[in-house]
Amino acid sequence: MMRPGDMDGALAAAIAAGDEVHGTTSPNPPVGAAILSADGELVGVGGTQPPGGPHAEVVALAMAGAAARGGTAVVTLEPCNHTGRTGPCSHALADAGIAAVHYVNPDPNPEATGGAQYLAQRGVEVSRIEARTRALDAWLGATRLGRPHVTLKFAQSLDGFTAAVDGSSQWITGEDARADVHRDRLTRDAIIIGTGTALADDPSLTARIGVDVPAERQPRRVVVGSRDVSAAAGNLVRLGYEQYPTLAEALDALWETGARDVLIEGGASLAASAIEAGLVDAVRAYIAPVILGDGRGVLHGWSASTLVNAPRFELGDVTTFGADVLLELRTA
Ligand code: AOF
Ligand code: ZN
Repeated sequence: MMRPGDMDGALAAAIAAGDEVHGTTSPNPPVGAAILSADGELVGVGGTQPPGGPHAEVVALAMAGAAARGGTAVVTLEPCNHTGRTGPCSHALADAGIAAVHYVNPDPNPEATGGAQYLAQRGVEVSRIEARTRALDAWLGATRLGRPHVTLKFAQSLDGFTAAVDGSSQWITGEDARADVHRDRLTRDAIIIGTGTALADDPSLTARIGVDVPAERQPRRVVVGSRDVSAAAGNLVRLGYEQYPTLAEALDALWETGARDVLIEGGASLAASAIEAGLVDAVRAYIAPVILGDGRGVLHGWSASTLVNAPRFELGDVTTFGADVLLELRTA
């Protein structure tokens, strides 16, 4: 017998499984799935495997084995109904004898959608459920836009500066916020900077977890601009980077090669051109409790001429890291 809390547990497990694979699945979405047996036991959990590998439902079904018969599947995305690199999950669920499927987001990919309808035709009880599935945000946005979903990240003083008048910027935010930046990089397909930042900072743009341990999987490092950075950017040369003359060209090339979720990390000129071109879908603003009075702004080279023309964002999550605050925003 299913108990009232079983569905909540399965949904939480499915969302966690999607979070777990976030950053490893592009161009596919990081989906999570969980299977409850007929008597409400959590018998299978899985996340989408890297492209070409099994989808989340298939991983969860394999774990559940015979216990899936008569059971319930909870999935963060509508099960696919097509044969792409792998077979249709809708068929796999029905063939395994699953009696009910609850999914959070419909699949916006016209080639893959239709799983809900197929399952209903096979006599499976199908319903949509409400839940926050953060790991799918960028993929859903990118699929709708037909280009990579772009997040602009910056760290600023309370009064909106990223560096003091003398250029000093290390470290505006504290250690916990910086650790979060590294954790966040792991979920991205590419990190983009301008040539100015490449030349001035020679950043490594790696995702380090804990005490400077290089993560096994690293996002692609991308430099935008036409200046030659190879002489000054030793870290990037050592680790490998791609360069494109403009942001639009970078996004085209990234989309074509499978990137769906990209992060712009500066500098101010690139941030300005991204805003000006309407290419910023989300903002990740770390705000430190420090006042600089003057210095370098977050953007350089563009300004809203008047308040009514200023791009506005919708507030999402607000998180504190030590003394700093992270605002996550998206285009309204
Ligand atoms: C699911 N479960 O875990 C994922 C789905 O080329 P393929 O065969 O890997 O299919 C990719 C498409 O399948 C992708 O664009 C998206 O619409 C869907 N992804 N569907 O049922 C999953 N990752
Ligand atoms: Zn599938």
